[in-house]
Amino acid sequence: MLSLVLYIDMDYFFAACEELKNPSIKDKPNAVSNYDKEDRRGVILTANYIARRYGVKSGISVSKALELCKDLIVVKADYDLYGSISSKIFDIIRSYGYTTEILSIDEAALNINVNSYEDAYSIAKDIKDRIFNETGLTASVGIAIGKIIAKIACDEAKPNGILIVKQEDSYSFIKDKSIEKIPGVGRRSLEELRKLGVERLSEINKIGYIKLKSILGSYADTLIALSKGIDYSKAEPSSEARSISREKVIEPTDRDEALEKVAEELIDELYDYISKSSIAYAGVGVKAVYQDFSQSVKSSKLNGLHEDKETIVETSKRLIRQLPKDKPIRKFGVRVYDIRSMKGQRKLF
Ligand code: TTP
Ligand code: MG
Ligand code: MG
Repeated sequence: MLSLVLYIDMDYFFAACEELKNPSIKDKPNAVSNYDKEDRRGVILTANYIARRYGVKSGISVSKALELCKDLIVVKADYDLYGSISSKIFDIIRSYGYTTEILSIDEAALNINVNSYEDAYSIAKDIKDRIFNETGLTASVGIAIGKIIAKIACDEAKPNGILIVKQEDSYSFIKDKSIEKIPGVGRRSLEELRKLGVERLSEINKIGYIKLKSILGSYADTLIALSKGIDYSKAEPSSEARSISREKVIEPTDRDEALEKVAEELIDELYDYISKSSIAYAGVGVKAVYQDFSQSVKSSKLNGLHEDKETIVETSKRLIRQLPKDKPIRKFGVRVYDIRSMKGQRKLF
């Protein structure tokens, strides 16, 4: 039995959705921006593969993109459309019944147990075909022993491909990868590693452990293992445990203080509700959604049940500091979990 991770990511997702809406742009270079084409604040969110040949890609300004490709069609983002197509895709993916982790608006990881790599391939092909038949969109799939290698394989399979990295090939596949290609290494860590002469994954072993830890935090251990071809990461479904949360879309920021202010606002609302409903909690969590729709969640299991507001405030402040902030956060949330109704219970204090 092989325990593998199947990683699936849609091809040029926003732009592909726009091509469904307006097929006449399909054979032309096109891109999606957060603002209208004429708006100077516009940034390219993604581009179809024809536009990518000109160098048009996520993150560059619309004016730069038009310099690279003067016939570029720029469409303003239609998030409702992407959200509804994304839900349809995740429904298809979940219908297979594997443990599934949704990682962003267009990607998911599945833990699959199979007898052979041929079987893994068949599952990937089947999911891809169903998504295509039901939405008209193509996806790429990577399959490997762990989530990180599977994601990299998925990137390399693009567009519309399937790449399987067998267990015995994990090391040779991963060791010379540019650190830029490793998911989870933020912009700042990347810069620091480069300054120390690290370009490829296996080169991180040149740096002392303490130094590496100071740059990457707990991710250092994961990367050291990865550089040896070991990847234990699996799909982790978001816990179904009972919780109450409040979240809101914010002015994009990477500053702790700004997030703390938002947290206080959300906690006011949240606490108002739980105190009125006599709810106690045993855990506090925060969630950040970044501009590329990827998410990061930090949570802290408390010592026993709590009913006060201060614990939520203090714990979320601590968790905010732990959130990766290598890209701006556009949505922020606070939750309490492992909750219990205290209604009808004798108050001890
Ligand atoms: P990605 O999966 O990173 O990119 P993609 O689907 O456009 O292209 P690829 O074929 O290489 O997977 O991101 C999914 C969507 O998220 C993308 O279509 C647009 C959006 N996005 C942003 O809004 N900002 C960003 O910086 C990035 C990278 C993506
Ligand atoms: Mg994608
Ligand atoms: Mg993606």
